[in-house]
Amino acid sequence: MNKKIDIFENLANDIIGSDLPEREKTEILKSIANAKEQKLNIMITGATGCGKSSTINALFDYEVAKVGVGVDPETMDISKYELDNMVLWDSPGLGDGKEADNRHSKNIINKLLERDENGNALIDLVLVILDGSTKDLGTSYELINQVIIPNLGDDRQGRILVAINQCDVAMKGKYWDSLNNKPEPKLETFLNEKVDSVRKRIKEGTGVDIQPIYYSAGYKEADEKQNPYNLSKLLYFIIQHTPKEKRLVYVNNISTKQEMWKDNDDLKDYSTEIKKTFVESVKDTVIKGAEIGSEIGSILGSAGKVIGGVVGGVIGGAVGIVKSLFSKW
Ligand SMILES: Nc1nc2c(ncn2[C@@H]2O[C@H](COP(=O)(O)OP(=O)(O)OP(=O)(O)O)[C@@H](O)[C@H]2O)c(=O)[nH]1
Ligand SMILES: [Mg+2]
Repeated sequence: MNKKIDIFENLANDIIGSDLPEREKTEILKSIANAKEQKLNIMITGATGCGKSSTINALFDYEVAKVGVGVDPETMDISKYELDNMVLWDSPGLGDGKEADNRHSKNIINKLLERDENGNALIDLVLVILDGSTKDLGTSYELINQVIIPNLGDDRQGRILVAINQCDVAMKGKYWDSLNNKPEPKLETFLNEKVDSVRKRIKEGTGVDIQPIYYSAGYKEADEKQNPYNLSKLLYFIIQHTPKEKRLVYVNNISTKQEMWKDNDDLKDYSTEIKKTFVESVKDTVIKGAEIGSEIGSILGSAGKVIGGVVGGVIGGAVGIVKSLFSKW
């Protein structure tokens, strides 16, 4: 069991122990308390067996959900998992028969229309998982185009993320380079085409233009294990779709198992981008208006670079936490 990280407590201790004037200390501690109170709600949905539970288990350092091994849908109705300030709503998608589909649609719509105590939509982000190994995505399109998107309100594009899982077995296991845990070029082409066709089907059905991604949540069975692929990319996209003031919530909850994060496409250095985002969040939501400006972008890249001043020290502490989280992906 890894030691639990609490970025808010760490930041607060840094501030309390700093030489800042009392008034500034109080200000910043208030911001930290506020950031700590933010509740993040994510809905994870998709057809039976697409990998909702596996994805939750891979992303977050917590055995939150039972991974199905039988034929019965493990997630009969919406399950709620609370991890600190993060609430995950694991909801079955469509394709379990008319009666169940009606019930699931209704449950999803009700959840999407729910408001928090500030009158904002309760669900910050809907992650729709598609099973990359099935040809027939009809029920998934129905779920996305007819159930989810029409009930997302104004910020449609920003609140839905479509991710195609099980990319390793999208061509029945062919062209998966298991030695390096990545797709061979043929599979890569196939997956990119799949991404394109999903994007088109959603655009045609709703007018909404979203950019799906593909990944593998990996699996662990009695004698076999495969690490995730593009899980860092998935997290990167999840963070991009999360309101800025709530992004720090992830720091306390994402898996600290290095092997979960290391295999990704090389379109971007996702680990560095994620770390930058977290440090930016500390700057924007906690130490508002502090004079560190443009230096922030470079500190993660160059080892040992020190920002001056007390606030710099605190940011340095935050960087330390973020770095220790992922060590070297
Ligand atoms: N090869 C491969 N198998 C996967 C992947 N993700 C999940 N699986 C397997 O697919 C099966 C179903 O995964 P779950 O995570 O239980 O799927 P679920 O969406 O939670 O299913 P329900 O809760 O029943 O709706 C399990 O046997 C997983 O091990 C993946 O990326 N690749
Ligand atoms: Mg499940």
